[in-house]
Amino acid sequence: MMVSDYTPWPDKLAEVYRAEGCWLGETFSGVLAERVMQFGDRDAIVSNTQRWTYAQLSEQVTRLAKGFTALGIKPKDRIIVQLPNCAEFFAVIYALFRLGALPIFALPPHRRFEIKHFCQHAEAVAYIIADTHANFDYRQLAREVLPDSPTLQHVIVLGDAAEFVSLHALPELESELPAPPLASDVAFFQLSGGSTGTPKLIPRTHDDYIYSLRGSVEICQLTPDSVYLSVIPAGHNFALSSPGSLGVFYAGGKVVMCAHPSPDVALNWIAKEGVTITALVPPLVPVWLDAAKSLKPDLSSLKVVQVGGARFSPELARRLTSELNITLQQVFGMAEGLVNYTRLDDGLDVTCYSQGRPISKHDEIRIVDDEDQPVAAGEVGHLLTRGPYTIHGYYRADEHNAKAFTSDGFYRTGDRVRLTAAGNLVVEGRAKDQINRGGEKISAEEVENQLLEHENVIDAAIVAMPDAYLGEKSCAFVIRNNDVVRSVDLIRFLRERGLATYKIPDRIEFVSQFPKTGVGKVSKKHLRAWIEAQLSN
Ligand code: OOB
Repeated sequence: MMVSDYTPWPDKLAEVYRAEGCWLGETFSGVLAERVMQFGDRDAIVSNTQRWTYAQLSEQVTRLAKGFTALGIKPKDRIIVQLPNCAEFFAVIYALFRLGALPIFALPPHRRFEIKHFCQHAEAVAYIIADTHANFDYRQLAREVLPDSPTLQHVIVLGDAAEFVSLHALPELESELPAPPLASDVAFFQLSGGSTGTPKLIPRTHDDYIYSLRGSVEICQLTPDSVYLSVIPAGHNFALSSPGSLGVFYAGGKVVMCAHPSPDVALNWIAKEGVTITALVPPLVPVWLDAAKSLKPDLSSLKVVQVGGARFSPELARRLTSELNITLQQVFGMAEGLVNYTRLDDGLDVTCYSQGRPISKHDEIRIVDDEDQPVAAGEVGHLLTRGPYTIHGYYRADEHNAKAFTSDGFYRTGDRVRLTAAGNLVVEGRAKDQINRGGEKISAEEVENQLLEHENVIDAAIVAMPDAYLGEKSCAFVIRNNDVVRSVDLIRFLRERGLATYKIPDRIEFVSQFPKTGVGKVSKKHLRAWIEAQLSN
């Protein structure tokens, strides 16, 4: 990777993080090899179709690492991985980790627009998919992406490969595997929720990510007896590392891969595999509570339920705690790094009413006003952060990096928070131009730009509107140049442009002009207030 592609930690900070024992020089494949020695015949992964011990996982990883190499995949190559929650997800990513090839964790709902962008922006050489999932044919998506993705050489398919390469029939390797990567190397890319025109890629190193895993394992008290149910998409930072599947592997525990988040499927796994911990986004909670009431599954093994990714109401937090008789852990994290947890021995006043505190004493937190000056204790302000697992720059995004980070390397999270007297963060809102649709992040600008491509759209502004189930949905205000074009036309247009479904506006309002701020910018505050008033009528 070119030096300018990636902003490493400044030497001074890197020295501190090494000297303080945050970065221990571990790599993902190194850690897996150790776990195979310690726990070889214990279960690592269970899915609908597979049950692999650590030794079997490691065999799969070696087989794939050889096959990928024989195909021509090399260290530092970028590879888009878009798989549903399945055991093979981990065989694939650990194989890429071993090679030092860099997965980009696309989410299952991403479509032509997003995948094409990742391919082009990162010059990806391979795209790894399942044949079909949730009634969608990813091979067809690959066919649509290929003509505009000149660097893409391999489409590798789990299941029926059609004209592509089958994950189960990779070529035989005649030569040796390349040398493994260094711990200080970038290991993969997370995706930013984003507030800009194009989704940004987040480079994470072995050193920094494994440090966040170690901290998470300790805070979540994982042991080799922990059983984690992976319900939300496995490549999302929450499910991957907070403590997520990779944290559970770090601890030598077992991961159960749930292919669908619906509670009838998920709740069955809990008794069947003795699940001890799982992670949910807020909209899943009421659905689980209702299902638990009617299906009466045996949940006696379940000790901890984590909730994060979006605002979680204190009322629901209390209900969850008492109705499932579990310990609630709120998780406020971001793919860029910083993760906050309420601790397992915190009282209900903390677990239900705050979003916890950082993993590490080396996480630096600043809460500031619009001029980057610290706010008074307990006041709401913008959250800035720097630390041993928070990036200093997005991949190939110099211009955006200049705005997203302070000159001394703090990441501007875009979240508005306050710090309680006991030292916990409470998320009060957001300054970034983003909609948080039940944990799925939508950049307003990205979708506005798409709408502007329509010949009858003069201008567009997208804001969040309240929703009882998802917390927020998206509402697009559109100025059009004739009144023939309708909402359905614009929605069809966005779909045909290949935008992920969750980004398609939930509602479109046509207006003749936008309310303006004092400096003449579109006042999204007024648009939000207007739609909120409409909804409460
Ligand atoms: C997680 O990561 P991302 O990258 O999808 O989204 C990060 C953003 C945060 O900046 C914040 O705006 C929002 O999602 N958020 C929350 C929250 N957790 C995340 N807002 C309110 N309350 C919470 N508990 O969403 C993520 C990554 C790792 C662990 C957990 C969540």
